[in-house]
Amino acid sequence: MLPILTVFKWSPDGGKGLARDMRVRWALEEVGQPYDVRLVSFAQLKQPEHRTRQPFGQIPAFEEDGLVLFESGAIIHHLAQQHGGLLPADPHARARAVTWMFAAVGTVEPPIVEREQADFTDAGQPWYSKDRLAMLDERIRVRLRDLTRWLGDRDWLEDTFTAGDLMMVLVLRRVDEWLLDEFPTLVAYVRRAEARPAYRRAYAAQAELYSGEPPPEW
Ligand code: GTB
Repeated sequence: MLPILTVFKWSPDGGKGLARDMRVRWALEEVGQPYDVRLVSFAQLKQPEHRTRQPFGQIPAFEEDGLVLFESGAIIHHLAQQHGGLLPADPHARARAVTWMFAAVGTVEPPIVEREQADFTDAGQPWYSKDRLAMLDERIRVRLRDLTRWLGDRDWLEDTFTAGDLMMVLVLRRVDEWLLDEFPTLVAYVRRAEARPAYRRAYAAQAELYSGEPPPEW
């Protein structure tokens, strides 16, 4: 039986690959593992049945051979341990790659999520102000400057493409349309990753599903 990835039945990003199932799809494509998808509506996300797979009522969830996983990073780490292609064999290089996976979600992503939340949920509130948004933007820029410095003129975060790059690139794509332009090194890094055949297959798979109007039961 193929592994099953649970994803949104429809995504508000209209198929731009910003939802976190894209990370897992890309990893599955990188390692050459075919998969099935289970589609859930927003209402189904919050039902007890889905919470047995994802306790927080979110996507993605992943099932294979009776194992149920959630958290995109954990799913990708699991895949990378099972298959070649996402983590180097050398133990030190492997540990460095895992470190970058954590850096993506633990250090670079949080200020980006906070900024997104400010627009989604805070608009109209007394604390939603130009100054606060500028402060949140600057917190992101600090991380992007540091990442630019680290990357320098290398192609990937370490010697080869790893799961750390996969995670980092999809975090960076979340600021692609409004902030990344200020960081040409990071733009080039993201474009390099987007040119990978596995990325393109994953992107096409999610885009096909999410384009168009939301289904009535969404
Ligand atoms: N830490 C978890 C992981 O990495 O797996 C986070 C999972 C998560 O946030 N999932 C989101 C979700 O299910 C979807 S990806 N949210 C529903 C909820 O929490 O109730 C976040 C997302 C969704 C849509 C867009 N978009 O349309 O642009 C971007 C990002």
